[in-house]
Amino acid sequence: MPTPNSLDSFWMPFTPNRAFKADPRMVVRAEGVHYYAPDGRAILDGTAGLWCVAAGHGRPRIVAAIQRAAAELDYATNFNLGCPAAFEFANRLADILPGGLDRIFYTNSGSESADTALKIALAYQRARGKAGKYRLIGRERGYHGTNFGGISVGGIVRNRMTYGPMVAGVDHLPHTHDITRNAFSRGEPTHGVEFADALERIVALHDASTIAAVIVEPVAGSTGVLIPPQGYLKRLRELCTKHDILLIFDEVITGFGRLGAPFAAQYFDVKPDIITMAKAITNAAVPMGAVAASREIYDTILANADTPIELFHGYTTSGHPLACAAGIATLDTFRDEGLFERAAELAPYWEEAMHSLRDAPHVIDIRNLGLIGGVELEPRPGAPTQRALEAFRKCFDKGVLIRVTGDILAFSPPLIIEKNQIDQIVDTVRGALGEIG
Ligand code: PXG
Repeated sequence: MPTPNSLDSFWMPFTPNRAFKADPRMVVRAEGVHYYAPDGRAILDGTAGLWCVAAGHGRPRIVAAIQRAAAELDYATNFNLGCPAAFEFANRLADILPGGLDRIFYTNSGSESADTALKIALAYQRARGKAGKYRLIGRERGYHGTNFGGISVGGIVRNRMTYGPMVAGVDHLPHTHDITRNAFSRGEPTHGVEFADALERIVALHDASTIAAVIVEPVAGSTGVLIPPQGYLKRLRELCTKHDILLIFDEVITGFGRLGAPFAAQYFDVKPDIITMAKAITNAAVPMGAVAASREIYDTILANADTPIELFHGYTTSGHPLACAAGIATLDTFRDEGLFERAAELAPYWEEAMHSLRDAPHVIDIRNLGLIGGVELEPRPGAPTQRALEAFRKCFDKGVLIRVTGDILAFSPPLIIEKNQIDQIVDTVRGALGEIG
């Protein structure tokens, strides 16, 4: 029998289990922009959890809402029964989504949101008599979670190569990373709108009559912060409209103020047909995700159903009362503290801070948008990812939590971060990079 505090039984996600368990890093408490280690040491959270604790940790209003909800209605199914919080929260989400994207399907994670969005796209095409439109188009380096739909349209090789043929009928757009032309761009890079035109070639290959939807992250996060080139998302929208293909924005990272607007769709002024979300939807205090579909999609699926249930999809905990209560309190917090506006106001300071690392050792590119930053390091010859991992460990020891993916350092602080804390992140990273070879 393992002892209760043995590290053996927990198979940790996306973690080198052997290395971690040999040298664990633990946190036991969090408040505001800080985690606290067992010895009481404060660690500045430069990543807002995993891009999800947008309002900062341990917000009393969210905690209280969850406590109240748990005591009042711990669980109710939303299959053929309803709980008021689920309807209220959907209305509140509709208020901040782009106009007309106001039909909300609840999930429990970003991965489930991605798969739900793909299934809604297929159901819509079938409902309008175009069942032949079944292909799903993702993008190289895309991340849409870890379920089979998401990894099929996703483009990160290690997340895909082990898992067999996955979903059939998928193709991929090229990624938009072009360091030779765009290195050290501030905000949206100048070059690369033409990467969107690859959709024309995919249409020429498969014919639009076989394509249901295109799914992209407006800003690619997990793969290491790829900012869309100027005009790219608008061009993608135009091409999808031209060829009668649905456009899905995976806003799991970009939703809820990360770019200084409620969603990237508003930031870029590009309206997709479906938006996926998760993470900051509840400030990550309770697991939850959601998919917003256009009214046209919802109405078409409902109007053409040949059985009373219109969409055969859902989860036991879709619209869980605790998650809905946390979500409502989270939206109240965002609104009352003006956090989306705050992110927009801080963005220029953030950009300067990120780009001040340009002359730090090993740095070959810096990217930023809203309160997102990416610093790409030159891989150590023969040992890719090692340099970034060492930087991560050094930063943690110096009291700052960052993310690494490949040889890229990724930053996404809580939207409540102060300027001196941004300085602390940058100074710590500079110090760490100076100490590694
Ligand atoms: N879509 C996108 C765009 C994401 O970024 C998911 C879907 C999946 O969400 P769930 O809730 O199923 O994990 C994500 C998740 C990182 C990192 O360090 C990013 C994610 C997850 C873990 C780490 O960049 N994004």
